[in-house]
Amino acid sequence: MVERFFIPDRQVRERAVLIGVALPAQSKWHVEEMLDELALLANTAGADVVDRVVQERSRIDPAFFIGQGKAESVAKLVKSYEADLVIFDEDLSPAQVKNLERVIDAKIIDRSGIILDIFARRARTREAKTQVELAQLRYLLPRLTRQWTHLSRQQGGIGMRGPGETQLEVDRRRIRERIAKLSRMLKKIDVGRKVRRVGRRDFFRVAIVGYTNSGKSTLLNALTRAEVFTEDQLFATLDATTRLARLEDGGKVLLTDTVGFLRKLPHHLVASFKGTLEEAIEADVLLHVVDVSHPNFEDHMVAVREVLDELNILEKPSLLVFNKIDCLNETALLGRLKEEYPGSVAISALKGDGLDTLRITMHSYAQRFGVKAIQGSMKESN
Ligand SMILES: Nc1nc2c(ncn2[C@@H]2O[C@H](COP(=O)(O)OP(=O)(O)OP(=O)(O)O)[C@@H](O)[C@H]2O)c(=O)[nH]1
Ligand SMILES: [Mg+2]
Repeated sequence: MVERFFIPDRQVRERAVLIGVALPAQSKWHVEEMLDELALLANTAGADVVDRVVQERSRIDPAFFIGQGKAESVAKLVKSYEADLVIFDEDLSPAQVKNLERVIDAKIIDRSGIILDIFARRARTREAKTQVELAQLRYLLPRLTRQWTHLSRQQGGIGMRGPGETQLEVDRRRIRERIAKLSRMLKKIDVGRKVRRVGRRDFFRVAIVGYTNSGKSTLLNALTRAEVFTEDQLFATLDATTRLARLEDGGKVLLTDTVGFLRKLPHHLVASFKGTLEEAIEADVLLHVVDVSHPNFEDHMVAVREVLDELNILEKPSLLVFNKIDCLNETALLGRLKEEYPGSVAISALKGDGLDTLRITMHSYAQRFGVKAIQGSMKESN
């Protein structure tokens, strides 16, 4: 139904203006850095960033988020660039979207909206598609009024002023029905997953978690014969893939690649992806992969821990894996990390450096956290 409702599927890339707000407690640098990430997200979603605005405020304006005056100046900016989109780095309330759209002649999208759009583009399997659509509809429901007007305008062409209230009520009801249907479908898929998981119970299970683009899928491919899609982009893989990995002494573990995390990941998405993340929830050990070549990798680690906390698995045994060490041109950082995070392992999943040490460490984890008989051969996916 609503496959991708924000950015119309066109050949032409859309033009976007990014907006960030620096509150007194936040440094402008931090907000700029968040906007860098938002620009990556915008790019992935199919938009070119034409400008970015950072506003320093003492508090968020409840009506316009950035205040009416600023909204009016953004409206001028949008006009001068002929921009199609204004993307806010925070989540907006439905009322704020409505007010902003009254002043600014462009689509107003918030961080959750853009992330949901990317997920919709990336979803490949029926499960991922169902999960994303469910998250989108739950997000859309309270925001229906204006977004829907946009949708009608896109679909219906010139002169469409959007549906009347009656139509809106019908649409809302249809969306609620669809949400109920999707939830039922996901429950069914979950049952299938559970059955498959029972077969895995005797295996020592390790789930690879981490920030998006940290190299999780590359690591899975390096340790197993999986051929999971990897790319230098955000949310390249959404599906959980499980493969058998061989350790020292003939030991084997089941290794699962999971969906990447991000700062301020929409709550609806985490909730919808619970089924896929079940692999992480039920794992014996988590491999937390960190891209140490990223200037903000420590913020990323905090963001990952926040999502793990949301999933109630923060206390699970976990092994920190510092990846992409081939990109570091000084060893001081690695020395500091070794000291600060004893027991961590430094690797290059791409070049294969440190993988033997990682296998040995995983083996010792398997011994520490209850070895299960790992025999026979087995190959599974999803
Ligand atoms: N230089 C270098 N690049 C790496 C390394 N590991 C992964 N990469 C690259 O980093 C990019 C992201 O890798 P993926 O394995 O797709 O990352 P991911 O964590 O699965 O990302 P998502 O699925 O998007 O969340 C790809 O371009 C990889 O080739 C590494 O050790 N060194
Ligand atoms: Mg991946």
